[in-house]
Amino acid sequence: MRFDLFCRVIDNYGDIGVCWRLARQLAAEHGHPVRLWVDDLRSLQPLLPESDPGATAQTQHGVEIRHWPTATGEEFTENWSADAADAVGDVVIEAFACELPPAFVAAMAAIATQARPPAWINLEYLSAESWAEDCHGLASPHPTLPLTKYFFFPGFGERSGGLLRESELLARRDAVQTGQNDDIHGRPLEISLFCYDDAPLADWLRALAASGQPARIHVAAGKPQAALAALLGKPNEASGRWTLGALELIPLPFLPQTDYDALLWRCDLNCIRGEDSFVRAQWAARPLLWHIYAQDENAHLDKLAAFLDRYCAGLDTASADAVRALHRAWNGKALTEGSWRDYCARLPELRVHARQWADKLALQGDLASNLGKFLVGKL
Ligand code: TRH
Repeated sequence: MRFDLFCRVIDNYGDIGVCWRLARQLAAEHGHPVRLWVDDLRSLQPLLPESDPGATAQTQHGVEIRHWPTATGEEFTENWSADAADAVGDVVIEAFACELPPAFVAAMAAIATQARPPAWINLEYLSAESWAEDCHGLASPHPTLPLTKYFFFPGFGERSGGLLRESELLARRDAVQTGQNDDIHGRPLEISLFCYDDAPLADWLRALAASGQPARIHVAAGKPQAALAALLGKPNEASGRWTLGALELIPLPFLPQTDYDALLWRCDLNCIRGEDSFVRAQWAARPLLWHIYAQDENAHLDKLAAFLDRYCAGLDTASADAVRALHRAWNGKALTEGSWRDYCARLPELRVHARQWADKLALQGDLASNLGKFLVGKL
């Protein structure tokens, strides 16, 4: 199966983060030829430093990466039609409803009339809400062309498309975590911080300081670092360390994606955001604090609640309450010392729970394999 995967970067790194992981896994583990079309290659470069943001075509880790000049523009049509003869893949993935270039859709339709149509997949955003499972796999016939688009929803249950997980991921995690000191008492807490700039960081730092618990906070480059630097009146540079009582704040450079995964494996608590780091924190099997991407009409709060319902099932009441309260605070605009104290008091239980949660998720098929199964009979 040849894959064409289209990624339009809306903002931040989640769109490209997910697409790159999927493309790489389809090529490396499933042996499929993959072309990844990206409209903004500058967003890939921090995650994959060896990539060239200026190249119109390059191959990285077995994936052919193409620049998608504009979503619909002529430049794309010209570049693309130069090798259009056998261009359209057997599977065409439109990530996050990014809207394929009309010229490409026309070519898909032309192929459909001569032979069988390519399988057209819309890879959706991750949600734990039950409607997402209800919609997973639904077909949407094109109103005028002989093409059908299928909705593929990542998710947490057997009725969803699952989560991205490379075959070696958990073994690599375990190799790093084996021998780590699970006892969080009597040593600084290791915390990774990746959030949007409206997280209640001032309240959080105050709560951390008040708790007296020493902590080393690994601060991601970009918004988290800028927000903290502004708060502390420091120059926003990824150099040096900032100290605040028993807190050590360590600004990080933007890490390659694989190094970021490893950072999460080493921490006692991962503050993560968006979609992809959120999933990786679950595979890290450590307590997490999710800063969810804000949506219109607070739709993200339903999404957050749906996840917490699943995640907290099986937790004792006090731990579940602490998780919910801290998530409400982190995704609201204020955080109390009490919500942080209650959460920290539960960290040993939450550490055990995080491992159980990851083990449970690992029982279901990973997204790339599930996609392969889904495509059977559609080609
Ligand atoms: O960057 P994000 O906020 O992306 C968001 C979400 O995907 C959101 O759902 C979407 O609607 C919006 O973009 C447009 O957060 P996310 O999803 O966690 O993606 C971050 C990626 O960056 C992830 O692949 C991990 C990677 N990363 C690194 O590789 N190195 C780093 O140092 C850091 C901090 C992140």
